[in-house]
Amino acid sequence: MTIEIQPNDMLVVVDMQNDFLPGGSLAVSGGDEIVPLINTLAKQFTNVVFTQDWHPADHLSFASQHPDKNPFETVELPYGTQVLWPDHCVWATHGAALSVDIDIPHGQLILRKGFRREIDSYSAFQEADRETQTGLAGYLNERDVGRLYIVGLATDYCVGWTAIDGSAAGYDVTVIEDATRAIDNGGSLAKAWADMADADVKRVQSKEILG
Ligand code: VGL
Ligand code: ZN
Repeated sequence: MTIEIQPNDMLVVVDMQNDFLPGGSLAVSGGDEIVPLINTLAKQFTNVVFTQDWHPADHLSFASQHPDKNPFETVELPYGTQVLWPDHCVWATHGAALSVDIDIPHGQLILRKGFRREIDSYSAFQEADRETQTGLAGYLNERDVGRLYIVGLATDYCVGWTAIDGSAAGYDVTVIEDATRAIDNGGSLAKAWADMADADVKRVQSKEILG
């Protein structure tokens, strides 16, 4: 059964940035493999938005800000447990730029997130304190957007959290699995799919859309 994309559906392309691609500081394995597929999928959509992880150089999600910590360890921040990352997506650097191989000229919005030093934001809707809003729900509501289709990096972090929060915001959300790649540290990918299923996020393959 082919999924029929509607004119008011929205493709959300998550964090297709140099630092998450091969050669980047937080490269997601196989991240470059999904670029052509995302470009192809985007042709099915009238509406496309991008997200862009966008951190100050001293962001508290960076292990470098915690002298006794290494990347992929965790730290307790006021809002809860935070995974620590290599420095990545520092604003206005090459690593933070969207890949030039993403060829989606009709994309409509670039939503930046994670720009407050003290608060990370995997989700494109709500920052990690689970209070601060990014404004994306307001944008989508005002534009009368229908369903959300999510692709990009990384399945178990920014894709997963965006999908779950999109569902909580009242949207019918589908993740196109083969147009994502995961970091998968410490069981994070399996947990993300379980959490997405609990949140009624649909999981499909691109061939169900492309036929
Ligand atoms: C992401 C870890 C840290 C992501 C962003 O885009 O999934 N992961 N910042
Ligand atoms: Zn980040």
